Amino acid sequence: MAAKADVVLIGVPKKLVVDGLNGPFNLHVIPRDAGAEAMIAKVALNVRGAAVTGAPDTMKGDVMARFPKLEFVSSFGVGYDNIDVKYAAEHGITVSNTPDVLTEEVADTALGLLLCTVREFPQAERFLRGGKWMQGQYPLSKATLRDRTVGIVGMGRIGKAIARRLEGFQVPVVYHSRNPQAGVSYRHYPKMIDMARDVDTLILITPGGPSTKHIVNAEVLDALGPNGIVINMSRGTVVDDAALIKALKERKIHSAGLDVFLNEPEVPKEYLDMDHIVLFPHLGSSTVYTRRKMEQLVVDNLLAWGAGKAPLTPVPETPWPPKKRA
Ligand code: 8YV
Repeated sequence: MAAKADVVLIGVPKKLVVDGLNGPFNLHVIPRDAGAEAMIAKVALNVRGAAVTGAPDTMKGDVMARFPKLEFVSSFGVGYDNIDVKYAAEHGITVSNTPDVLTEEVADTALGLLLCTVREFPQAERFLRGGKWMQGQYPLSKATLRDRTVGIVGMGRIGKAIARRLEGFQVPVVYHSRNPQAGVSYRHYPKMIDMARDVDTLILITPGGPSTKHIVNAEVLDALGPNGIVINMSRGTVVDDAALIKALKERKIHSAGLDVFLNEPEVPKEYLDMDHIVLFPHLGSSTVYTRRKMEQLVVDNLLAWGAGKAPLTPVPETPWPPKKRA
Protein backbone atom coordinates (compact mmCIF):
# COMPACT_ATOMS: atom_id res chain seq x y z
CA MET A 1 0.00 0.00 0.00
CA ALA A 2 1.26 3.45 -0.88
CA ALA A 3 2.39 5.59 2.05
CA LYS A 4 -0.09 8.19 3.28
CA ALA A 5 0.54 11.62 1.79
CA ASP A 6 1.39 14.51 4.11
CA VAL A 7 -1.25 17.23 3.93
CA VAL A 8 -1.31 20.62 5.69
CA LEU A 9 -4.45 22.43 6.75
CA ILE A 10 -4.14 26.20 6.59
CA GLY A 11 -6.93 28.27 8.11
CA VAL A 12 -9.72 27.54 10.57
CA PRO A 13 -9.65 23.79 11.35
CA LYS A 14 -13.28 23.10 10.36
CA LYS A 15 -14.44 19.86 11.97
CA LEU A 16 -15.68 18.10 8.84
CA VAL A 17 -12.42 18.89 7.05
CA VAL A 18 -10.21 17.73 9.92
CA ASP A 19 -12.27 14.56 10.44
CA GLY A 20 -12.33 13.82 6.71
CA LEU A 21 -8.59 14.20 6.20
CA ASN A 22 -7.33 12.64 9.42
CA GLY A 23 -6.88 8.98 8.60
CA PRO A 24 -6.55 9.02 4.81
CA PHE A 25 -3.64 11.46 5.15
CA ASN A 26 -0.93 12.49 7.62
CA LEU A 27 -2.70 15.72 8.48
CA HIS A 28 -0.77 18.65 9.91
CA VAL A 29 -3.03 21.43 11.14
CA ILE A 30 -0.94 24.58 10.98
CA PRO A 31 -1.57 26.61 14.16
CA ARG A 32 -3.03 30.06 13.66
CA ASP A 33 -0.51 31.73 15.97
CA ALA A 34 3.24 32.11 16.42
CA GLY A 35 3.58 28.30 16.36
CA ALA A 36 2.87 28.21 12.59
CA GLU A 37 6.46 28.81 11.57
CA ALA A 38 7.88 25.92 13.62
CA MET A 39 5.23 23.51 12.34
CA ILE A 40 5.81 24.48 8.70
CA ALA A 41 9.57 24.14 9.11
CA LYS A 42 9.06 20.64 10.57
CA VAL A 43 6.79 19.23 7.86
CA ALA A 44 7.45 21.35 4.74
CA LEU A 45 9.75 18.96 2.87
CA ASN A 46 7.23 16.09 2.92
CA VAL A 47 4.00 17.97 2.24
CA ARG A 48 2.24 17.05 -1.04
CA GLY A 49 -1.26 18.35 -0.42
CA ALA A 50 -2.96 21.30 1.28
CA ALA A 51 -6.42 22.29 2.42
CA VAL A 52 -7.06 26.03 2.72
CA THR A 53 -10.27 26.65 4.59
CA GLY A 54 -11.04 30.12 3.28
CA ALA A 55 -10.06 33.78 3.23
CA PRO A 56 -8.51 35.61 4.99
CA ASP A 57 -6.16 32.63 5.04
CA THR A 58 -4.17 32.56 1.85
CA MET A 59 -1.86 30.38 -0.20
CA LYS A 60 0.29 32.84 -2.07
CA GLY A 61 3.35 31.86 -4.10
CA ASP A 62 5.78 32.47 -1.23
CA VAL A 63 3.82 30.04 0.96
CA MET A 64 3.58 27.40 -1.79
CA ALA A 65 7.33 27.76 -2.33
CA ARG A 66 7.86 26.56 1.25
CA PHE A 67 6.53 23.13 0.20
CA PRO A 68 8.79 21.89 -2.64
CA LYS A 69 6.76 18.68 -3.20
CA LEU A 70 3.34 20.37 -3.17
CA GLU A 71 1.01 18.88 -5.83
CA PHE A 72 -2.50 19.82 -4.81
CA VAL A 73 -4.34 22.63 -3.00
CA SER A 74 -8.00 22.14 -2.06
CA SER A 75 -9.52 25.54 -1.35
CA PHE A 76 -12.76 26.30 0.49
CA GLY A 77 -15.11 28.74 -1.29
CA VAL A 78 -16.00 29.31 -4.91
CA GLY A 79 -13.80 32.43 -5.06
CA TYR A 80 -10.09 31.69 -4.95
CA ASP A 81 -8.49 35.10 -5.12
CA ASN A 82 -6.71 34.10 -1.88
CA ILE A 83 -4.78 31.40 -3.80
CA ASP A 84 -1.98 32.23 -6.24
CA VAL A 85 -3.21 30.10 -9.15
CA LYS A 86 -0.64 31.59 -11.51
CA TYR A 87 2.19 30.33 -9.33
CA ALA A 88 0.38 27.01 -8.98
CA ALA A 89 -0.06 26.62 -12.76
CA GLU A 90 3.61 27.43 -13.35
CA HIS A 91 4.71 24.84 -10.80
CA GLY A 92 2.48 21.93 -11.76
CA ILE A 93 0.26 22.36 -8.68
CA THR A 94 -3.48 21.75 -9.13
CA VAL A 95 -5.96 23.93 -7.23
CA SER A 96 -9.61 23.06 -6.59
CA ASN A 97 -12.45 25.24 -5.25
CA THR A 98 -16.02 24.54 -4.10
CA PRO A 99 -18.43 25.68 -6.85
CA ASP A 100 -22.05 24.55 -7.41
CA VAL A 101 -22.81 23.48 -3.82
CA LEU A 102 -23.23 27.14 -2.77
CA THR A 103 -24.84 28.60 -5.89
CA GLU A 104 -28.46 28.74 -4.71
CA GLU A 105 -27.53 29.88 -1.18
CA VAL A 106 -25.48 32.82 -2.42
CA ALA A 107 -28.21 33.75 -4.91
CA ASP A 108 -30.76 33.71 -2.06
CA THR A 109 -28.54 36.04 -0.03
CA ALA A 110 -28.14 38.37 -3.01
CA LEU A 111 -31.92 38.70 -3.32
CA GLY A 112 -32.22 39.17 0.46
CA LEU A 113 -29.64 41.94 0.40
CA LEU A 114 -31.28 43.54 -2.62
CA LEU A 115 -34.71 43.56 -0.97
CA CYS A 116 -33.28 44.84 2.33
CA THR A 117 -31.53 47.67 0.50
CA VAL A 118 -34.39 48.66 -1.78
CA ARG A 119 -37.11 48.45 0.88
CA GLU A 120 -35.00 49.45 3.95
CA PHE A 121 -36.09 46.40 5.95
CA PRO A 122 -33.17 46.49 8.46
CA GLN A 123 -33.77 50.21 9.09
CA ALA A 124 -37.50 49.58 9.57
CA GLU A 125 -36.76 46.82 12.05
CA ARG A 126 -34.41 49.11 13.99
CA PHE A 127 -37.24 51.68 14.00
CA LEU A 128 -39.69 49.20 15.55
CA ARG A 129 -37.22 47.89 18.14
CA GLY A 130 -36.29 51.48 18.99
CA GLY A 131 -39.90 52.03 20.08
CA LYS A 132 -40.58 54.60 17.38
CA TRP A 133 -43.70 52.99 15.89
CA MET A 134 -45.84 54.45 18.70
CA GLN A 135 -44.98 57.90 17.37
CA GLY A 136 -45.96 57.12 13.77
CA GLN A 137 -45.42 54.94 10.73
CA TYR A 138 -41.98 54.14 9.31
CA PRO A 139 -41.63 56.45 6.25
CA LEU A 140 -42.54 54.99 2.86
CA SER A 141 -39.41 53.74 1.10
CA LYS A 142 -38.41 55.91 -1.83
CA ALA A 143 -37.10 52.94 -3.78
CA THR A 144 -39.01 49.97 -5.14
CA LEU A 145 -38.14 46.94 -7.23
CA ARG A 146 -41.15 47.70 -9.43
CA ASP A 147 -39.44 50.24 -11.69
CA ARG A 148 -35.91 48.86 -11.64
CA THR A 149 -33.62 47.22 -14.16
CA VAL A 150 -30.81 45.13 -12.72
CA GLY A 151 -27.40 44.88 -14.35
CA ILE A 152 -25.62 41.78 -13.13
CA VAL A 153 -21.83 42.01 -13.23
CA GLY A 154 -20.61 38.45 -13.81
CA MET A 155 -22.95 35.91 -15.41
CA GLY A 156 -21.45 32.68 -14.07
CA ARG A 157 -23.34 30.03 -12.13
CA ILE A 158 -24.37 32.35 -9.30
CA GLY A 159 -25.14 35.26 -11.67
CA LYS A 160 -27.54 33.00 -13.56
CA ALA A 161 -29.22 31.82 -10.33
CA ILE A 162 -29.71 35.47 -9.31
CA ALA A 163 -31.15 36.28 -12.75
CA ARG A 164 -33.61 33.38 -12.46
CA ARG A 165 -34.86 34.74 -9.15
CA LEU A 166 -35.21 38.25 -10.58
CA GLU A 167 -37.32 36.84 -13.41
CA GLY A 168 -39.66 35.49 -10.73
CA PHE A 169 -39.86 39.02 -9.34
CA GLN A 170 -40.58 40.30 -12.88
CA VAL A 171 -37.51 42.55 -12.78
CA PRO A 172 -35.72 43.03 -16.13
CA VAL A 173 -32.11 41.78 -16.19
CA VAL A 174 -29.11 42.66 -18.34
CA TYR A 175 -25.47 41.77 -17.69
CA HIS A 176 -21.85 42.68 -18.13
CA SER A 177 -19.04 40.17 -18.40
CA ARG A 178 -15.91 40.02 -20.53
CA ASN A 179 -17.55 37.69 -23.06
CA PRO A 180 -21.24 36.94 -23.71
CA GLN A 181 -22.40 33.72 -22.07
CA ALA A 182 -23.60 30.96 -24.39
CA GLY A 183 -27.30 30.20 -24.01
CA VAL A 184 -28.08 33.38 -22.06
CA SER A 185 -30.80 35.56 -23.57
CA TYR A 186 -30.37 38.67 -21.38
CA ARG A 187 -28.76 41.63 -23.13
CA HIS A 188 -24.96 41.55 -22.82
CA TYR A 189 -22.92 44.73 -22.40
CA PRO A 190 -19.22 44.37 -23.29
CA LYS A 191 -18.59 47.65 -21.39
CA MET A 192 -19.54 48.21 -17.78
CA ILE A 193 -20.02 51.95 -18.26
CA ASP A 194 -22.57 51.45 -21.03
CA MET A 195 -24.60 49.11 -18.83
CA ALA A 196 -24.39 51.50 -15.86
CA ARG A 197 -25.95 54.24 -18.03
CA ASP A 198 -28.92 51.99 -18.92
CA VAL A 199 -29.70 50.48 -15.50
CA ASP A 200 -30.23 51.77 -11.95
CA THR A 201 -29.19 48.67 -10.01
CA LEU A 202 -25.94 46.73 -10.09
CA ILE A 203 -25.45 43.31 -8.55
CA LEU A 204 -21.77 42.38 -8.42
CA ILE A 205 -21.07 38.65 -8.52
CA THR A 206 -17.87 38.52 -10.51
CA PRO A 207 -14.59 36.93 -9.34
CA GLY A 208 -12.22 39.21 -7.41
CA GLY A 209 -8.54 39.71 -8.23
CA PRO A 210 -6.64 42.20 -10.40
CA SER A 211 -8.82 41.87 -13.53
CA THR A 212 -11.93 43.20 -11.76
CA LYS A 213 -10.25 45.64 -9.34
CA HIS A 214 -12.29 48.86 -8.96
CA ILE A 215 -14.53 48.18 -11.96
CA VAL A 216 -17.17 50.02 -9.95
CA ASN A 217 -15.56 53.48 -9.88
CA ALA A 218 -16.69 57.12 -9.76
CA GLU A 219 -17.57 57.16 -13.47
CA VAL A 220 -19.76 54.06 -13.20
CA LEU A 221 -21.52 55.42 -10.09
CA ASP A 222 -22.17 58.71 -11.86
CA ALA A 223 -23.66 56.82 -14.80
CA LEU A 224 -25.89 54.80 -12.46
CA GLY A 225 -27.52 58.04 -11.29
CA PRO A 226 -29.55 59.22 -8.29
CA ASN A 227 -31.75 56.10 -8.08
CA GLY A 228 -28.65 53.93 -8.23
CA ILE A 229 -28.21 50.93 -5.94
CA VAL A 230 -25.04 48.81 -5.77
CA ILE A 231 -25.21 45.30 -4.31
CA ASN A 232 -21.79 43.71 -3.77
CA MET A 233 -21.77 39.91 -3.36
CA SER A 234 -18.38 39.52 -4.99
CA ARG A 235 -15.20 40.83 -3.34
CA GLY A 236 -14.29 44.15 -1.75
CA THR A 237 -11.65 44.76 -4.42
CA VAL A 238 -14.31 45.16 -7.13
CA VAL A 239 -15.51 48.49 -5.71
CA ASP A 240 -13.49 51.69 -5.32
CA ASP A 241 -14.53 52.37 -1.72
CA ALA A 242 -13.51 56.03 -1.76
CA ALA A 243 -15.71 56.64 -4.82
CA LEU A 244 -18.65 54.68 -3.38
CA ILE A 245 -18.45 56.43 -0.01
CA LYS A 246 -18.37 59.83 -1.75
CA ALA A 247 -21.30 58.96 -4.03
CA LEU A 248 -23.36 57.73 -1.06
CA LYS A 249 -22.53 60.71 1.16
CA GLU A 250 -23.36 63.18 -1.60
CA ARG A 251 -26.48 61.16 -2.49
CA LYS A 252 -25.29 60.82 -6.05
CA ILE A 253 -26.67 57.28 -5.80
CA HIS A 254 -29.54 56.07 -3.65
CA SER A 255 -28.03 53.26 -1.58
CA ALA A 256 -25.79 50.23 -1.40
CA GLY A 257 -25.95 46.73 0.04
CA LEU A 258 -22.55 45.25 0.82
CA ASP A 259 -21.83 41.66 1.84
CA VAL A 260 -18.06 41.85 1.26
CA PHE A 261 -15.30 44.32 2.17
CA LEU A 262 -11.69 44.93 1.22
CA ASN A 263 -10.15 44.15 4.63
CA GLU A 264 -12.98 42.21 6.22
CA PRO A 265 -13.84 41.79 9.02
CA GLU A 266 -12.78 45.44 9.19
CA VAL A 267 -15.45 47.71 7.72
CA PRO A 268 -14.65 51.35 6.91
CA LYS A 269 -16.13 53.70 9.51
CA GLU A 270 -17.71 55.81 6.77
CA TYR A 271 -19.95 52.85 5.84
CA LEU A 272 -20.81 52.13 9.47
CA ASP A 273 -21.80 55.75 9.98
CA MET A 274 -24.33 55.73 7.12
CA ASP A 275 -27.83 54.60 8.01
CA HIS A 276 -29.19 54.53 4.47
CA ILE A 277 -27.11 51.53 3.37
CA VAL A 278 -27.22 47.84 4.37
CA LEU A 279 -24.17 45.92 5.55
CA PHE A 280 -23.92 42.13 5.92
CA PRO A 281 -20.95 40.31 7.54
CA HIS A 282 -20.10 38.19 4.44
CA LEU A 283 -23.12 35.91 4.76
CA GLY A 284 -23.35 34.69 1.14
CA SER A 285 -22.96 30.96 1.71
CA SER A 286 -23.16 30.85 5.48
CA THR A 287 -25.78 28.30 6.43
CA VAL A 288 -24.96 25.07 8.25
CA TYR A 289 -26.42 23.15 5.28
CA THR A 290 -24.31 24.78 2.58
CA ARG A 291 -21.11 25.14 4.59
CA ARG A 292 -21.16 21.39 5.29
CA LYS A 293 -21.37 20.73 1.56
CA MET A 294 -18.48 23.10 0.92
CA GLU A 295 -16.35 21.47 3.64
CA GLN A 296 -17.15 18.01 2.28
CA LEU A 297 -16.11 19.09 -1.20
CA VAL A 298 -12.76 20.31 0.15
CA VAL A 299 -12.28 16.80 1.58
CA ASP A 300 -13.58 14.96 -1.50
CA ASN A 301 -11.23 16.83 -3.81
CA LEU A 302 -8.26 15.79 -1.67
CA LEU A 303 -9.49 12.19 -1.42
CA ALA A 304 -9.81 11.94 -5.21
CA TRP A 305 -6.32 13.37 -5.71
CA GLY A 306 -4.93 11.11 -2.98
CA ALA A 307 -6.38 8.09 -4.81
CA GLY A 308 -4.65 9.18 -8.02
CA LYS A 309 -7.94 10.23 -9.63
CA ALA A 310 -8.99 13.54 -11.16
CA PRO A 311 -10.09 16.04 -8.50
CA LEU A 312 -13.80 16.85 -8.71
CA THR A 313 -13.62 20.61 -9.20
CA PRO A 314 -10.20 21.86 -10.34
CA VAL A 315 -10.12 25.57 -11.22
CA PRO A 316 -9.73 26.40 -14.93
CA GLU A 317 -6.26 27.91 -14.47
CA THR A 318 -4.85 24.58 -13.23
CA PRO A 319 -6.56 21.83 -15.25
CA TRP A 320 -6.09 18.18 -14.37
CA PRO A 321 -3.78 16.40 -15.10
CA PRO A 322 -1.21 19.05 -14.20
CA LYS A 323 1.52 20.06 -16.56
CA LYS A 324 5.02 18.96 -15.55
CA ARG A 325 6.51 20.91 -12.65
CA ALA A 326 8.60 23.88 -13.83
C1 8YV B 1 -17.31 32.09 1.79
C2 8YV B 1 -17.30 33.05 -0.55
O1 8YV B 1 -17.93 32.81 2.81
O2 8YV B 1 -17.27 30.99 -1.67
C3 8YV B 1 -16.88 32.14 -1.63
O3 8YV B 1 -16.11 32.59 -2.51
O4 8YV B 1 -17.07 34.21 -0.58
C4 8YV B 1 -18.09 32.51 0.59
O5 8YV B 1 -18.89 31.45 0.20
C5 8YV B 1 -15.87 32.39 1.86
O6 8YV B 1 -15.18 31.66 0.93
C6 8YV B 1 -15.35 32.08 3.24
O7 8YV B 1 -14.00 32.30 3.31
